[in-house]
Amino acid sequence: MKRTINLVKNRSDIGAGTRGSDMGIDAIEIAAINKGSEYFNNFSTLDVETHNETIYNKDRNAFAIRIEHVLQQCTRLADAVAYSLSANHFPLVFSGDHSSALGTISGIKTAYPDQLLGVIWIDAHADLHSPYTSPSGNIHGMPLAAALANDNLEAQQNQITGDTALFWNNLKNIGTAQPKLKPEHLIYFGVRDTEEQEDQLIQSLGIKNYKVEEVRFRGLETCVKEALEKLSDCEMIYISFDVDSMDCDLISLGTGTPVSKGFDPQEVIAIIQTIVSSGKVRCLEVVEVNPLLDNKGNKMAETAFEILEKVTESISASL
Ligand SMILES: [Mn+2]
Repeated sequence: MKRTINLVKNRSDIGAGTRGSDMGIDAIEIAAINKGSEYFNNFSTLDVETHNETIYNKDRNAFAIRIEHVLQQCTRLADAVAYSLSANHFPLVFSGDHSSALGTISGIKTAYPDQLLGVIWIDAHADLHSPYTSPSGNIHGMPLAAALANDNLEAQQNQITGDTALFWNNLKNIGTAQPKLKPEHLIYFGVRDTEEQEDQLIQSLGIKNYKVEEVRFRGLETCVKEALEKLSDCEMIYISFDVDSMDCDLISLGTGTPVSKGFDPQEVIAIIQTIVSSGKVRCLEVVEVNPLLDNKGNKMAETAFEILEKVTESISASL
């Protein structure tokens, strides 16, 4: 039976430092409606329960803010993604802040525990912090450290409480055993805004980062084909697309941590389409659209929607 696309909507922003990315999904839907598109009518939908009101709670985990609630949200998303996959769907996940990616990865590994997972991470940020290294304590900067189960204690700066350590360990164990991902199976596109602790880890683990300049200098197709070659052992691939991978001067400031000198939308489309053409992609996620921060109307969501329309066609053709 042919797989079908299933839109998983996870309207949560509790892993971010700035509020509003939970509204990114609605902003993308409004972009579709204003364009006269039936996109959101064309696919089945799975809504993930959220608890964004927990931002009002007092927080005792200074170096991993709202970690108990992020754990619960990632667990809910993991359940939704695993359910979607087991029902023979291709989950196309719309999330708020990027802490969600740990839930998505956990869901994929729950559905296919014996298959090797490759991750294509299109983002300005490495998201490799742990509570032991994070300068901000915002968990949307930590999902890959949790997936890799790497605390980066060599670069430890924070003394965390026993509670935080316990929740952090539980995050790493959602659904299946840790680690869910090997460093050689993680590939970055567009990472250009990192902290020293992350740089050290990228270096020591040998994680490949296709920077914007490299993609333009060597050629996009050459780089993406090389990335697929690096993932040749992996039976399945997850693509995580943070809209801040794009150039904020070109698009808009409608994302939590905008960064200049990123990709343009056509480059993002081409990267995703080429990865999809491998036939291994099981899940795509789009994150961090924040309409409250947009300085150009609803430009970031409109741009994200244009990209989604194009890559959804490619995904449909690949199923
Ligand atoms: Mn980012």
